[in-house]
Amino acid sequence: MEHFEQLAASIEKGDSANTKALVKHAIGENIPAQDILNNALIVGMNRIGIKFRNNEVFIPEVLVAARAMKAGLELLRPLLGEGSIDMKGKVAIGTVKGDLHDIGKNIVGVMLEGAGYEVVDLGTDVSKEAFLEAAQNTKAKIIGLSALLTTTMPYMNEIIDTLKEADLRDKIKVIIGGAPVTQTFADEIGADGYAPDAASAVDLVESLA
Ligand code: B1M
Repeated sequence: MEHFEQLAASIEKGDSANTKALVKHAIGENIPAQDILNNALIVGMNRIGIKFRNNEVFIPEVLVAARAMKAGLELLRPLLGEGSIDMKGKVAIGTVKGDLHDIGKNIVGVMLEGAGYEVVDLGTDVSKEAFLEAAQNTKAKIIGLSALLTTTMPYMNEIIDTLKEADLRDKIKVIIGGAPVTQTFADEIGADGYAPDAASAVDLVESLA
């Protein structure tokens, strides 16, 4: 559909104003909000994710695309309504205690939202207690941990131990990422998965959800 293609292209370009105008227009044409989300916004974000993974675009382009997607999503949210949105599942994501880096985590969160997941953003400097509370209270089936510092990376292990102590480890999948994190480290601490970038994080969540 022409509307959908224009909207996907607008997300890809990171044009928030045009995205808002096109979403408003599509709503005015009585196109269901879920279709606008699935067939246009998510398509545009997916395209930018693939380009990012292939080094065809870089962080600034991803961030402006993410901003455009959020602008479009904000207009759709009230129409989708709490509970009526056909979200694929819930993922709680945060940057671990002692670590304030959030750019990568935010991109992962937005890409997951773009792929149809409900994302609970726990923020930065998140303690094991806060991750545990999220596991107990948000109904998230997947917890995502991000760390950018070699000094904060080991804290991921403590979070996994905390989930084990609370008997939640077999009910919740834990995925990890961030520049210093590796698959070897993920295996060492018994995480369910590691993703080197945001697009891979979406693939990983798809495979675990
Ligand atoms: Co900091 N910093 N920083 N910093 N910083 C690094 C990480 C560093 C490598 C710079 C360097 O020295 N070369 C270094 C770490 C060294 C190390 O540990 N080996 C460092 C340091 C030392 C520090 C401070 C200690 C500096 C100081 O104060 N002396 C300090 C620590 C503060 C703290 O956290 N307590 C600090 C502070 C900061 C700023 C506040 C200034 C700022 C953060 C702003 C913010 O995030 N809001 C900052 C920045 C921007 C960086 C660099 C330059 C860029 C990080 C970034 O945003 N990258 C970084 C150097 C670098 O990486 N080139 C550096 C872009 C982002 C898209 O990539 O976060 O890797 P990334 O995310 C990727 C993947 O990793 C993956 O997907 C993302 C998208 O593809 N991913 C996941 C991330 N999380 C994931 C989770 C997943 C899956 C995938 O599943 C859940």
